[in-house]
Amino acid sequence: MKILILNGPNLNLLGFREPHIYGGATLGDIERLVRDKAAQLGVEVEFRQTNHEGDLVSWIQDARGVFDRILINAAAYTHTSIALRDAIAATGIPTVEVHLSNIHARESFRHQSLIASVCVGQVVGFGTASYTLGLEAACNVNLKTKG
Ligand code: CA2
Repeated sequence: MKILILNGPNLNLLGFREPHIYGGATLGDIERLVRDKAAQLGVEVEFRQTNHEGDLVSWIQDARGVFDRILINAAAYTHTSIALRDAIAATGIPTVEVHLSNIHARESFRHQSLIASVCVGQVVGFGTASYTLGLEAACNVNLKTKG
């Protein structure tokens, strides 16, 4: 099984700024954690980050026929991007949404996720463990997402 792991804007700053909100781990640390978990689960992962919405849309479109699952932390685009929502719906690949922080316990503008309804589920608030828990969930899910 091949799983595409996508990270949105500013996540490249993790560990260097605002550790009181997001913890001290860098994105490189998260990638290592995820690779260790993937090895345990016997799955292949590709790990990417971009600050550009269009990159995420193109990567999701291009994942069709290549990847079996997508795990995504869309960062701020979670709350703003209909384009991302439409790309996830169109690709039909079961997609798991993850966030380091509990977006529902933060500012009201973070409570809404525009991608949640086209994802099979959401893992939020567990710090770096959101990624490893999300990876396990992605491996176990056999559901198709709704459009
Ligand atoms: O909790 C999460 O994982 C978020 O996706 C993180 C996003 C935020 O916009 C979402 O509402 C929740 C922010 C990622 C940027 O992280 C920074 C790290 C260091 C310094 C500044 C931002």
